[in-house]
Amino acid sequence: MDRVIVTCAITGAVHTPTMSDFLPVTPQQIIDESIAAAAAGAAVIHLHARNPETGEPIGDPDVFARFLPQISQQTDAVLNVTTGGSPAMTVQDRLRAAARFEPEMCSLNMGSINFGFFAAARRITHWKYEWEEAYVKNSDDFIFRNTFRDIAYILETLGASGTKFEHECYDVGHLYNVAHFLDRGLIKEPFLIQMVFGILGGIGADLENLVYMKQTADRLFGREQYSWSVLAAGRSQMPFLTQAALLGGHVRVGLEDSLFIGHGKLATSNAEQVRKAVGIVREMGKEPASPAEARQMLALKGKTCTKF
Ligand code: KMH
Ligand code: ZN
Repeated sequence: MDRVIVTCAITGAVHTPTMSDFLPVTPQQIIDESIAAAAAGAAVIHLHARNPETGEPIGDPDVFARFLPQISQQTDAVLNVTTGGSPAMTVQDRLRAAARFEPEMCSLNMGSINFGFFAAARRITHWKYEWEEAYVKNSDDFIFRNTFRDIAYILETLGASGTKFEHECYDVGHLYNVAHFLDRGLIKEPFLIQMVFGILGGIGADLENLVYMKQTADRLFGREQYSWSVLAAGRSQMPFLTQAALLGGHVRVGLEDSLFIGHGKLATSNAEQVRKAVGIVREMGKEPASPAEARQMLALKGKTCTKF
């Protein structure tokens, strides 16, 4: 039986509270959403933190400390801490939580790109919080910085504690950046590529691109040396992960990447998206991987080796 690792990215840093009442913001909401997503079949939970009062994305490890241990105590899911943070953070800020908690996994963005989510402001006339409007609109001038030096710094800092990476690749060139760090010995096999589609500034969510990314990864890394997963932003989320699962990939869902469950219909929880993804996986005769299976496939160090 084929096992598919379902990752759920609970809240992220792109969406803002005005866009959906269901976006988790407080530590308790992040805990509840994570536990429900894990119970629905997510083996990996990808986490960002937000200011509990305003919902603004933040990197403060003290806020992560208010949900990481609680989630870890109540589920067996693998906890994956972001190092992408938000447009408002420096690379050092982005790394603080992962460096303190030494999780089994953290994200690692494999190149610098334009990262525009300003289109989301089009239909909004009234914002819940003051920070939101400028935050969203200014993304037309945002460069998501991930230089070779930044990537090396993150690999060295977190690699030393045995943390493995969700290597987020937003375009074909990012796969070559992974190959570069493999050559330098900073990335070690086995590793996980998270292919990201449909971000304005990254590769589009078209099937031809998915096939090309997969073929390029196979050629660069060899089929057996790596695992791969797919996420697509916004409305492409579910159709695209269906295509990825058909091709043998793992999948990522969550309100970080899309607020919707169907055309124009807001998802009422992360778990709702996980249930839908699990249904798609099962329709193909595959099964969602358990956390233990995900740990084995991704060669993770184990829950007891984290600092939370
Ligand atoms: N929201 C994803 C497209 C990170 O956390 O490092 C990007 C992401 C970045 O997941
Ligand atoms: Zn993220």
